[in-house]
Amino acid sequence: MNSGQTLSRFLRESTGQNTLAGTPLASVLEAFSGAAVRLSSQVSQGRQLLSTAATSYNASGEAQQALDLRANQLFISALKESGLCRTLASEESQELLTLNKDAPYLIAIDPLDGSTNAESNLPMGSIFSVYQAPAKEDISKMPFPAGKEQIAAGYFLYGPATMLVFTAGHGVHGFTLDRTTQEFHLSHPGLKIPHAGSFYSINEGYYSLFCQGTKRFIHYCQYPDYETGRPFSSRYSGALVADLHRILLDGGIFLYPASSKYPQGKLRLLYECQPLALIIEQAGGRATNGTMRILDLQAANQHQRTPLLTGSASLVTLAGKIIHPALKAN
Ligand code: P6P
Repeated sequence: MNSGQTLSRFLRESTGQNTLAGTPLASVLEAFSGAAVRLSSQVSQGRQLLSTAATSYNASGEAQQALDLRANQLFISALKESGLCRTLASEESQELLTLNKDAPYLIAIDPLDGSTNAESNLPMGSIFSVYQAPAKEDISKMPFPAGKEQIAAGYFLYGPATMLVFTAGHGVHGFTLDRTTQEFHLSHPGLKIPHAGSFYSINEGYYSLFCQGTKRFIHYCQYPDYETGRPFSSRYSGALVADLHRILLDGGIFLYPASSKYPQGKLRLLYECQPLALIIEQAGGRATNGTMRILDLQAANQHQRTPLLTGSASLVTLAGKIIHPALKAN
């Protein structure tokens, strides 16, 4: 795997450990990256082009920015054109969409995560998850299996640079967009999360809404202790992809736990937590709902929510023990 290699070459030329090249899955990743390059250009246009008036509300009751709908349409068009997506679960579509009924893959996407950051020119992202479609489908039930059945997952991060970070089950690789050539180049081959880290990422504005266990873990992060590098630094951008990317590179923990405002957690299992959990586990970290491994869970419906604790393995395990002392944390 040669650093600097373009994504299109990586997806077309098979090398030793790169078994993805030339497969239909590589074509799906190529479709995603084409849509993301177009979306990145729109996102970087700045406020004058981002009409952020809420035009409608998604299934989770969140105001849909105009950019959310544009992002959704870009990914749907790219997947339709690929002919490889049978069923699509999108944050921005109320129901499951059937794109090509004989296609080989089930796909879940969050087309534009953190879109409320657009107005303040802060990072946003897109998240995707790919499953092999079953030979025959029982349309009466959710077709998506447990998260551990994903065959690929990743995210695009629209920050100072636009990045693609993905796994197809053989490690995590990061590509950075060269805006002059509109090509992604391999910039972070074989990403591994630091075993420990000094960042914790949680919306502390909800402190009063958290259970005692979560409050105890926040105190743990804030308590000075030289041995464990505490107090940790708090970082929270309001965009899951951006906050998780920092934890992936620098180590630490991201938490969106249950609260009295979100008793099941806010983040969605299928198209936010499971793809990111696959990335983090492939990079050597952990992802749980506080007691259970995220990848062992199976979404009962498209927009099911879950608490999420993810990042450096040791910290995620410790957080589970502090937050749920009575339960055997995963
Ligand atoms: P809060 C964005 O709306 C999002 O789904 C994630 O990207 C982000 O982590 C979370 O919600 C932020 O939620 O309640 O802290 O504003």
